[in-house]
Amino acid sequence: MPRIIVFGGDGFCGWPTSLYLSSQGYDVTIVDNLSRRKIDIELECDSLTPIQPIHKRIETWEKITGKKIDYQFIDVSQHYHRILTLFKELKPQAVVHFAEQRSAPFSMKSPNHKQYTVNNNTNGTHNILCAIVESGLDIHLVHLGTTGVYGYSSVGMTIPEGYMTVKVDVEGEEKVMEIPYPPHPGSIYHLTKTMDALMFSYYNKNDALRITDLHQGIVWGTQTDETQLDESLINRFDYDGDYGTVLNRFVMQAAVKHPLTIHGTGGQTRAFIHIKDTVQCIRMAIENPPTQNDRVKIFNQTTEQHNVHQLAEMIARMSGAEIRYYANPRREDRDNDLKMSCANFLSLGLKPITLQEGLMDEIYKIAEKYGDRCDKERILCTSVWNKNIFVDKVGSATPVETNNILLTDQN
Ligand code: NAD
Ligand code: USQ
Repeated sequence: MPRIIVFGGDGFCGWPTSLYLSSQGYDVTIVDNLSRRKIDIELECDSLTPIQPIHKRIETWEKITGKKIDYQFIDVSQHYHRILTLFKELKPQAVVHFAEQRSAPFSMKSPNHKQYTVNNNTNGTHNILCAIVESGLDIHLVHLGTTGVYGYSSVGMTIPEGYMTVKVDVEGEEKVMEIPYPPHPGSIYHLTKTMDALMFSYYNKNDALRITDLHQGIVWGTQTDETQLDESLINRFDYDGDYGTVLNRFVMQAAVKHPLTIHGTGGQTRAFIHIKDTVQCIRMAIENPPTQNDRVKIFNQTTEQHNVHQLAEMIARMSGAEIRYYANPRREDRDNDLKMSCANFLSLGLKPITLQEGLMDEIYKIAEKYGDRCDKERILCTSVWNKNIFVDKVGSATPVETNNILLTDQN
């Protein structure tokens, strides 16, 4: 079977993807510098689920299934020659690139965190692109981007998959152009994803690299069919104010009896996808590569859109949890509509898993089971988007309308 390298294969999306691809018969090599585990040490926090060291994970997989996964400790942002050597040795059919610092709040914590995120993400992506060219091999790059590159509002139109047609006025004559959808990053992390996209466009044009960029929504859920085969294969579950994402956080908060933490009014609408669909989409992207002359293929890897307030209400109904509103630590719209096309994956046969209480119940049970590992001090979001924004640790029973550009020195 063809060899696939999974950069970032120890992470929340990368680990279940590696197991799924291995279960489908691919020869998988994971490359990861374990930086996400080190960030847990920095943040004095840990996955809610007890994840095992990478070697234990891989040994368990081999013991249960007889399938071997290789592991290489490489920092993709630093060790260019190790990437190049690996490409030449393994001659992978495709590489999947998850290996980036992926938290928006973490990227906004301080100048150091901004620099780390930009250096790590843009150097890593560039090193992989450059090494593909230098290797002389025809390697398909599948990259995990984000729906956040579009920003979250349009003029009411459905956000297309990467490209849009515009009409321009050229000296009174109407002309039609196809352009990349305008980038609109909302954090330093999201900015790095828009920079990745420019690099893809350049390497595709100049070196005819075959690239698929998956604009993924917020991933929810924890386990896949493969990770639940054994306790040692369990996937990570981030719940803290930096890495926890909204839906998983709300379910976990309900399980540990913490009020659900809505930012502002909860009017933000975001795109979502279940982790089981993520792994399916990656396989579909690998198996449907662009041809040599294709432009960068862009798929919206998301299956539904939800409003934060409605999500909280749904989980409160299910669990009896209290809802609390906190002044928004981010600089983002008070509310927005969002419609996003995901026609490409649907046409390839994706049967989306949509928000169902049964699945939320599954996460709830995991959160309850490991609830005693939760450090409640780590739940609130304390990373702010600029220094005029204050951290609200008290919250309110009613929606908070202010965009919190106040109270800097008064407290
Ligand atoms: P994660 O932090 O759990 O996993 C990323 C992995 O990459 C970690 O294991 C980390 O150690 C590794 N890594 C980071 N920098 C590296 C480097 N320089 N060299 C080698 N390894 C490195 O994140 P995730 O949630 O699995 O996200 C994976 C990708 O998917 C990211 O690029 C993210 O932007 C994208 N994405 C995630 C979500 C989500 O909701 N989790 C949504 C949309 C897009
Ligand atoms: N939010 C709350 N309460 C919380 C946490 C978040 O109201 O306790 C709100 C945020 O203010 C935001 C929304 O929920 O409006 C989503 O926040 P999030 O932390 O769940 O997601 P985000 O920061 O956007 O980042 C996550 C992943 C990132 C990925 C992105 C996809 O961490 O890697 O790229 O989702 S997207 O949202 O499409 O940009």
